[in-house]
Amino acid sequence: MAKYLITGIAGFIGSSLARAVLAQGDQVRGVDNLSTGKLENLDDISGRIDFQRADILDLAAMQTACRGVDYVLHQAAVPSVPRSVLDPMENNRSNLDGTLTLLLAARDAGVKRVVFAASSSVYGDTPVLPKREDMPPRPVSPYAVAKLASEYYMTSFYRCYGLETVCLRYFNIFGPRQDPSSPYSGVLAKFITQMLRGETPTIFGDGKQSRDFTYIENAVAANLLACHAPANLVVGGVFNIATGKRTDLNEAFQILKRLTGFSGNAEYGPERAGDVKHSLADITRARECLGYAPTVQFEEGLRLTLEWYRGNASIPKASQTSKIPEIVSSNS
Ligand code: UD2
Repeated sequence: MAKYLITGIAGFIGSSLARAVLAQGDQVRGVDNLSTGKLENLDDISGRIDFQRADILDLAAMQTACRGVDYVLHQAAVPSVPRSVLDPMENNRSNLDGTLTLLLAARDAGVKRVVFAASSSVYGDTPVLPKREDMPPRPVSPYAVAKLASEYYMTSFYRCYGLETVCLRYFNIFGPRQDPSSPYSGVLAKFITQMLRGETPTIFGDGKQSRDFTYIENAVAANLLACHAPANLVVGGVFNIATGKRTDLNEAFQILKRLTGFSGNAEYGPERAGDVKHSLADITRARECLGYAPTVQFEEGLRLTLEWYRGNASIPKASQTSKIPEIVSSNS
């Protein structure tokens, strides 16, 4: 039985990973400082995991957490482009210093492999689609910079200390339990909960921006594959985790109208600073090296997500803030 440490376990991705690791019969330890994660995401599994409330920046706590661990799935982050634009120092601490702290602890504890939640945002405004891992990154937001620098630390720890690392560049992951309640929440979680309540969503910009929206189950599968894929194919590497298809926000809104029965129109607001226009992945490398293949496509993922929010007695209220004035793009 292997032991996994999941950082950010109380978040939407971390808690989904915890369920999957338990389901394959392995042990789960998790750390979270509960700044954005929620204990209720762990309600149904709380008796089966070793949960430690701790901050990723606390080296002693990370050393304790890494003791006896085989695999680390590092998800802890402040996951928001606009929040990083507003507070780049906080972003740097959580999303970069946090990664370095964890890597030091994992190295010293002799962890077998660390898998990192990297981000499609590192491609930034590179004009070429689809995005391939061998393209030079062009990060726009501080969030993307911290995610990219974290990738470099991951690879550096492999090359300098022999710690096995794998970076998974997530492309806009969505699904059940994603928190819609902050102005920085992922767009689909916000739109779904707003539309289920009959509230009008706001599209920032013209709605033609597109994303390779990826259902959570695909990201979970990628993490489990990354722990066991042959070292010669994956360690020190970065991999796009996505579906290989993109949808623009206007289309996503229309699909959600159909699925939710919402009859209104979206409002349009100013474009968001730091935003990337188009995002679409080439997933060839992940297919070849990890054996990854997306099993749930966009619309099916939306249905499953909607089902979850509908079945959830109290649909969390989406943030009603339609724009974040301090950080709205100056050229919008
Ligand atoms: C970025 C990364 C993603 C992940 C995420 C973590 C890219 C392409 N993707 O997601 O992989 O790391 O950061 O947070 O960089 N929007 C609206 N109305 C709203 C909310 C958002 O129109 O109420 C727009 C927003 O301006 C953007 C799109 O929806 O154009 C997606 O925004 P998001 O915050 O869901 O995710 P994004 O792309 O910043």
